[in-house]
Amino acid sequence: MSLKGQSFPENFLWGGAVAAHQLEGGYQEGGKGLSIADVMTLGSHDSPRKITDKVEKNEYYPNHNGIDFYHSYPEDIKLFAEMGFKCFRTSIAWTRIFPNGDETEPNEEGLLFYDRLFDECLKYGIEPVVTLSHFEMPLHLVQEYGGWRNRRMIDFFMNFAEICLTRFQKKVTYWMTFNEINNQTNYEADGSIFNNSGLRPKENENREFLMYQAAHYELVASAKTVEFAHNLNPKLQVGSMIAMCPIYPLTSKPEDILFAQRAMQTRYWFSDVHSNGIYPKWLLNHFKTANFNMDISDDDLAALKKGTVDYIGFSYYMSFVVKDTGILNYNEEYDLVKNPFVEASEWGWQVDPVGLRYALNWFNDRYHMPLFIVENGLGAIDKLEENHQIHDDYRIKYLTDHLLQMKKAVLEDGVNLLGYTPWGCIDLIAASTGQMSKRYGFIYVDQNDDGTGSLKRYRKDSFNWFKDVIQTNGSNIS
Ligand code: P53
Repeated sequence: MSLKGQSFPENFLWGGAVAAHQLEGGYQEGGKGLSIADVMTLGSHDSPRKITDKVEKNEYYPNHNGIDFYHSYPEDIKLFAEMGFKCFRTSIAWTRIFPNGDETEPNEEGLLFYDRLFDECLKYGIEPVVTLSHFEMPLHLVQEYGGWRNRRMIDFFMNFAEICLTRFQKKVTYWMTFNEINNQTNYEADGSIFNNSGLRPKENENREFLMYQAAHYELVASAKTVEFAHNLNPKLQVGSMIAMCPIYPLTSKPEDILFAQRAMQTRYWFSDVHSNGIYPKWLLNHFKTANFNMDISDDDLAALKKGTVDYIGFSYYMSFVVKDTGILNYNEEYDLVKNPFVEASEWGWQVDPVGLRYALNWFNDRYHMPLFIVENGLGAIDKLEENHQIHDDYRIKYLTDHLLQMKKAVLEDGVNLLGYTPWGCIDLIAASTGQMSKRYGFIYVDQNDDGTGSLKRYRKDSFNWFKDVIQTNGSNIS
């Protein structure tokens, strides 16, 4: 089938994605409380970010100012509109609504900020797509209650979710509960906060158990959110948000294949629970063999069944490879090997466009649900040339290669895809390293890793390229 001239389905949601803590800044404005992102220092590819117990005078915290989107959003959204965005994915900073997380009444000023932000989008016909929890939970909930190792977190989260869904139901149709809920599979990762669970393992804690217990509470909270949303307003669509890194076997040796299958099961049981509403049997058996005394109640199981998601939202940046280790238990921190067939980015992320088509088909076969690519992109160093030009042909190539595979999955394989929102459509603070120099955007933001810079915005070459993609509804991709 020739793909030239063929376009994506009508109403396909082209847009871009960001997260509140990575771009808003204004970390103490409008009554906002401290989030876990506010105590993370600047890192780099070789040195991890540090987490401090409180805000220290002599440390630099890149998320405090982000790219100042809290103040600049009208101009930034105007640029998104110029590119032709149909939607814009962002998150609601939990700490703007509940500064500490355990209050009973929300902070009206925080809600008003998102009213204004969403109205600004809607003014241009840009539909906001919203993640409720994106690596930015209130620090107080972590320090006072231990974060998601504590069952009480379900109620705190529900307070937040119910307020947001109720308030914004007329402005936002597509919601996601926990960003990359499965990106805690690397539970041995170096002593830092788990991405989204706000967990800092203690000396003698079993990290694998901790990960499963926290994830269980999050999944219950997620299911209850879905149920609440459906009862509130049947038009609301609540999805999961899964970090999709397909895991391939290194060779065709049957043991490698089996190990890769278990690795996939381990990384994606989260979406099994989200979509099917039940735990896979292999995992329940694993809890038994590992002697994990999981706190899973009958009420929890009933909630999981009732609150299955409406679509699968996922990020796609890279693929992984494993080989048999002799023990059928995937440990992401140690078990990944290099793929000899693909190149890696400057940050070591293995670039694999074909893997995106594979991922779309894999999700489609497994869940039979609409899919939504809510993140994809290349983190790279950009050079600001004279006349404020940025020639980011490497980014255009990365995105074109991925779009082509996406187009094949939709037009040739028949995958039901709702939309595509590339990550960091405007340059922002990198989640893993806190760097500004790891850039993803179509819009360049003049700011250095240390926070110096004019914060001025410039259109990169990819800006016009993406504008064209949207204008032709992808028919120029072949
Ligand atoms: P940064 C790891 C692997 C895949 C996606 O990441 C990941 C991570 C965690 O960093 O996170 C997602 O900024 C996440 C975004 C994040 C983006 O990928 O480290 O949802 O918040 O910014 C890119 O280059």
